[in-house]
Amino acid sequence: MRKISDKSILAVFVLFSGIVGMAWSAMATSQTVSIHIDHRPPFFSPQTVSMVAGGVVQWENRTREVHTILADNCLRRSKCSFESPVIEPGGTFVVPNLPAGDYAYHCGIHPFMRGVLTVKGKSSRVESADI
Ligand SMILES: [Cu+2]
Repeated sequence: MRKISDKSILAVFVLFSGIVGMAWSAMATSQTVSIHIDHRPPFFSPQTVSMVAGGVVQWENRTREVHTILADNCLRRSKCSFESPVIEPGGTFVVPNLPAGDYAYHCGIHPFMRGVLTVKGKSSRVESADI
């Protein structure tokens, strides 16, 4: 009797976590945020971006010059959230699965080019769905 009961609890748990897992991964993969690199201010368009954790950020170089994308925290040596190689004109740089947090970044070649990326945790998912 007890054995059957344990099994059904396990079955329900597996089913439930499977559904939640599928729903979450579908949402996560559905969000790709695109940021254009422009030759005019504010250089990153949009300059301030908010997204949900689990999504993908993509920078696209729409200028005729090379650029890099460098998280400001890379300058502190302790941690570097993302750092691109040189992005050629027409090229892209993609960062998947950033943990929640605020990420100020800049172009390593042109430090005056600055932007901010905010990654929100799963709990603020509903709030950001309105954007
Ligand atoms: Cu640049």
